[in-house]
Amino acid sequence: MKNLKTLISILFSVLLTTNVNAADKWDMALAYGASNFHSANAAEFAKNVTEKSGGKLTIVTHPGGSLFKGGAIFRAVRTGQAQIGERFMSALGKEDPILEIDSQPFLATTYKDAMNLYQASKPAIIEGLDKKGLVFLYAVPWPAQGLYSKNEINSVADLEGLKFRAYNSATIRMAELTGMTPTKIEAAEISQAFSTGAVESMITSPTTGKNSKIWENGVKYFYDIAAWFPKNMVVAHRGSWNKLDADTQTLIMKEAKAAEEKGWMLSRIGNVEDKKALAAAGMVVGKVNADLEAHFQKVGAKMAKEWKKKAGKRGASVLAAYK
Ligand code: PCA
Repeated sequence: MKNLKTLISILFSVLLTTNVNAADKWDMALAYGASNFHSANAAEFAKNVTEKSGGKLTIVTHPGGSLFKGGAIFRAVRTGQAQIGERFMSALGKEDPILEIDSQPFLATTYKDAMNLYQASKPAIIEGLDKKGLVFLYAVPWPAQGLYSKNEINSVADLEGLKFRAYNSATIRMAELTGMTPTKIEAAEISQAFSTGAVESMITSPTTGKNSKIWENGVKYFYDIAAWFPKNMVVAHRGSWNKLDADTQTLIMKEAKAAEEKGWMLSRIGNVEDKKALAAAGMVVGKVNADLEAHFQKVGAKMAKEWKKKAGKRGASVLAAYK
């Protein structure tokens, strides 16, 4: 009788532990280097979730494209090859034009406006991702985008024919409309593209210029046009998400919110400090002249029209919510 009781209690505890979802492990794919603020922030998010989940979920980060390269991360998470990952949102305009709203020139040129635009577009973003089997977790902007060039740019004519590194459809279009020749290149390949002479200009953040030590590849000028604040977003595979218990899901959402707040703060800091770093490395950091500014504004207005057409009713309602 005693043995039977022991046996029953052992069986019972085995049943209990197998019932409490065996510990999960998520791989988090990150495109940018470990020291980039987006990656560092994601690592902190992963650590917090892991520590607070009581052993139920471990999130392991893979920075620098070591698990999947930037261009492959969205698909990898969608198909569950990675359970979670971070991707540059506006490179996904072909998936959903709403995802590239934050790269429309001059639509949001301050952090305050960027936040308002984010809030206005968030419901549509979440809905679009949900339809693709993805759970949206958080989004963080890069510092304001500026123009880098090997040579000084003083007029619209100086842009003509420049070999330009693009990172999404919006920068490709911007290059076309300003007479430059665009090639799409992921951030990880920037140094190589400049050093081999494949490109000689680009628009990106002071952070990415600093991270790729762009001054070492003959890039001398940074023009702070601050025309948009594009975001990275972190998404999870819905199938993996559904396997978690409610407490773990709540924990992830809570930590995602904290990571988002911290990320926006880090971005604001980088927006100031990383420009200083470019100058300290010997680059000429300044503004474009009034003629060029007006030219970019004109190009931006044309692009806004094109985007509205592409984004249809959903785009229109996001813009209405923003304004
Ligand atoms: N850096 C990334 C995206 C925007 C940014 O500031 C890049 O250049 O690819």
